[in-house]
Amino acid sequence: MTQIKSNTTMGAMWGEASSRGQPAARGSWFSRARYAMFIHWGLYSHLAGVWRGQSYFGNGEWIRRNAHISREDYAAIAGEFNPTDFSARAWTQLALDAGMKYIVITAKHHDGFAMFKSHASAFNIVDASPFGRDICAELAQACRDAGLRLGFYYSQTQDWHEPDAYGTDSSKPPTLEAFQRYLDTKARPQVRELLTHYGEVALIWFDTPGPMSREGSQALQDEIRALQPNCLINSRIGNGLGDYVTLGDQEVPSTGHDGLWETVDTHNDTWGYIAHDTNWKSAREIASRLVRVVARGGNYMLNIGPDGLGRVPGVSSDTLRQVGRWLRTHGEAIYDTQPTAALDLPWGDLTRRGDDLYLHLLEQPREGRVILPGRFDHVGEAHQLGVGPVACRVTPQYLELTLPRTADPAMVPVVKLRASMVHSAQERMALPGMACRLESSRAQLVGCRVVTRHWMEKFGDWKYRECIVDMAPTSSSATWTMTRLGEGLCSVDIEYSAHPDEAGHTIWQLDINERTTPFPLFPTGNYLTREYEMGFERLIFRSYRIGLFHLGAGPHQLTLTRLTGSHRVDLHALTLNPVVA
Ligand code: FHN
Repeated sequence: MTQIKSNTTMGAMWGEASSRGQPAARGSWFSRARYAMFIHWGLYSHLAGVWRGQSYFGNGEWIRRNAHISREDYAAIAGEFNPTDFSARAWTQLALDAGMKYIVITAKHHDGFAMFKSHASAFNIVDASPFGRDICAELAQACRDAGLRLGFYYSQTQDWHEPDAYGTDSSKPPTLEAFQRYLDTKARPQVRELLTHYGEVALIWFDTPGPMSREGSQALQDEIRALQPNCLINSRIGNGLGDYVTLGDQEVPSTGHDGLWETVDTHNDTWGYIAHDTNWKSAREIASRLVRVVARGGNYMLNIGPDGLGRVPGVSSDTLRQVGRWLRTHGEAIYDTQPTAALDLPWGDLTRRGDDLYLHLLEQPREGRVILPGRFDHVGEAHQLGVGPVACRVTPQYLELTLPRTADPAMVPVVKLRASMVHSAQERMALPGMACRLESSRAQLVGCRVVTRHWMEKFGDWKYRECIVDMAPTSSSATWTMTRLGEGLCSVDIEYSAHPDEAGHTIWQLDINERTTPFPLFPTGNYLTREYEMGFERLIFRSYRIGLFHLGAGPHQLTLTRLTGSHRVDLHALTLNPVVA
């Protein structure tokens, strides 16, 4: 499988550079499970994104840092934290209804507050809050009863409560001795507590390893292996250790990754509860993101952020249950499935289990028809899960499937097909009535490369685009080939981002077969942000219509070249959209 390209700075922050090609036996449950619940819950949930009348956006669990709350003021919140509506059973029931197979909860986030009884620090829910109950113990019991696995999130490097750890002011790092003292007196003892007081722990989920030394990460890993050899460790332990890779936050990759890996995702734009964040993903978007991750061989862990009383926001639980209902009829296409060879499919994605292929229709097919490119030597029965038989027509180049009409189409329709593919076509085949997206990662490149650009939209709210970069005038090119199964008029649109460091525009050229079309690209207005003491470039992408083209049936070749200018232009995709005259 193609390796995911990761930006080195983020690799250091998230420690995702590590990758194991050989998953150990302890990881076998993990790759079968595929779908999990992440829970961010702590003192920050009580603040709900507001401090002294001011609203904060993005990661709610960072409010102490973003609102510059003093150590004392923040510690005092523990005295008000009384989540009387917390019910571990209600959460495990939600996970079961949602079709999730394991749960990971923030045992201690960067704020340093432990959601369990700890002898290593009195800044914990049992000793410092009026609630006085051990959340981790109650959740561990409820998970055992429900047959769910439980893992603990533990922030090993950042602890804003401890002067010896990495704190709220990144310009004042602790000395090596101080940090070692924190590791020896709080982090390692607390990880030990988590592994000795709560039964079998499925995984320890570390975060932001940043400046952690190799010895520090290794000592944590050794400790975990000695106490619970079957406990998995994510790559954010740092320094290339751990059992599986956690990609960048909210990163749904366009290509797969070797070994075990996961995507962690927010439901809105925060992990910890923010009352005014209503930017929820719909059930269909979540199901699509789950499919895209699983089809590339990863696990998808979706976050919930309960409020300060322990209640899961209604939209969040309703949406999760909707996806859960879809999984009840479509789960066989998700759990315990494997990725297939990476095909370029304009309508969706494929998963596989034994001889069965599952076609996930992320785009509703026009006229109910779907094309699966490739040569097949045996095609058995096909049916749409939860609906009925699907008609199949086999040609030497592709399989054409015609879906049954249904009054109540599934959120993401799935066709199950028993078929053995002799030769999988890498070529894109498109029906003229459907939009056809030519991704940057699918182009043949000369003198340029593909990278994943990422930026924060709100604080900690990461967006990703794979882009073709470094295109030099006239010497570089990007070429896509595709076959259209019918003729028709379409617009060709380019999605791109252009740095504003040069006024005016650059000239580009699109060649479709023999026809040449020059076109201009204007700056999109990217800018540097210094919000929250962090400098990031916020990228802005726009779609520009190159023109309308009449494309006949048969093979087509589209080539992009740059004619002028040298400043940065990131090309994300070309899209062919059918035009009804
Ligand atoms: O800083 C944290 C953030 O608050 C959140 O916990 C996410 C979840 O992956 N991890 C860190 C940033 O990557």
